[in-house]
Amino acid sequence: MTPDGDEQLRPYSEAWYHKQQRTLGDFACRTLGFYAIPDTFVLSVVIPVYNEEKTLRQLVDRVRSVPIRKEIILVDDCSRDRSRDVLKALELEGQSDPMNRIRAFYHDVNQGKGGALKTGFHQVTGNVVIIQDADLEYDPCEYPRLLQPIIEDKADVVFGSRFLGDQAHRVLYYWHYLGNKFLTTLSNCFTNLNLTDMETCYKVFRREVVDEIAPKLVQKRFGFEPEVTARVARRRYRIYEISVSYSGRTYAEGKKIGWKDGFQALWCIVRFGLAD
Ligand SMILES: Nc1nc2c(ncn2[C@@H]2O[C@H](COP(=O)(O)OP(=O)(O)OP(=O)(O)O)[C@@H](O)[C@H]2O)c(=O)[nH]1
Ligand SMILES: [Mg+2]
Repeated sequence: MTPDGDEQLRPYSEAWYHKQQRTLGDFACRTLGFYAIPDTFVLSVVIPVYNEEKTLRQLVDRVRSVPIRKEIILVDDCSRDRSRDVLKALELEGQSDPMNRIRAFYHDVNQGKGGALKTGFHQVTGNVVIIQDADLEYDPCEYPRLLQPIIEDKADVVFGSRFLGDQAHRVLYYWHYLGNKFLTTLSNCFTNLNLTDMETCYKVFRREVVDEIAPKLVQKRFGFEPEVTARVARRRYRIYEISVSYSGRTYAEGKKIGWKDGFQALWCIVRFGLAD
């Protein structure tokens, strides 16, 4: 209960939304991005983890604080730091939290982000699946905005773009930005989509899309991003983009992606652009 005696309702729950609708009206609710997420809805959050002991707990705390029922699937990609210990502790905590069920999976050999995601995708049981990196570059408080086009049945897939809108973006490496733009443009030439950020971590899928695509994924490392983009484009799913914020990190802060990953992405754009 709040101090004035009102019942505390979970944001985005059906009861909460109806209360907002009664107070503010439809127009204000739509303008503010208030809508109802069905009470039976479950979001599967797949988190690939490789040497992220510094940020993992804080990231999972941010995910847990999003007021949506979730299953959080953590995949440790054979980390060499103490990420595994953090995962084990989180898994235990998840057993007593029905809003945030936590399951962890462990690779014996390092595979790469794509490999970790494939392992996670085979475990999802929720209605919608979102990819969440284990660093703090992307903010889970953006989940409700990212989910809205899928819940309102306008989209099957949503990409969170770092190059759209007025969300806060850390100003960082210009040549990375240019590389990203180039890869997105080339990918668009093959897919005939007008995406602004193909390499974004925030990719959201209806569960059926993951069920269809996951068994076919072959790229184990960062080639995952162009591969999955080409595969959803080829199947003519309805795709939306939503602006997201981005707190990029520097190499000193743990950034790992390098120029070799850029060349790998280039090859994957051509390979998966030409054939499924
Ligand atoms: N680099 C890397 N990341 C992996 C691997 N396996 C899983 N991951 C996870 O994949 C996610 C994305 O990796 P990042 O290194 O953050 O990649 P990025 O965000 O594209 O690039 P930077 O953060 O700028 O390095 C993180 O959650 C990693 O922990 C791997 O083998 N290498
Ligand atoms: Mg990152």
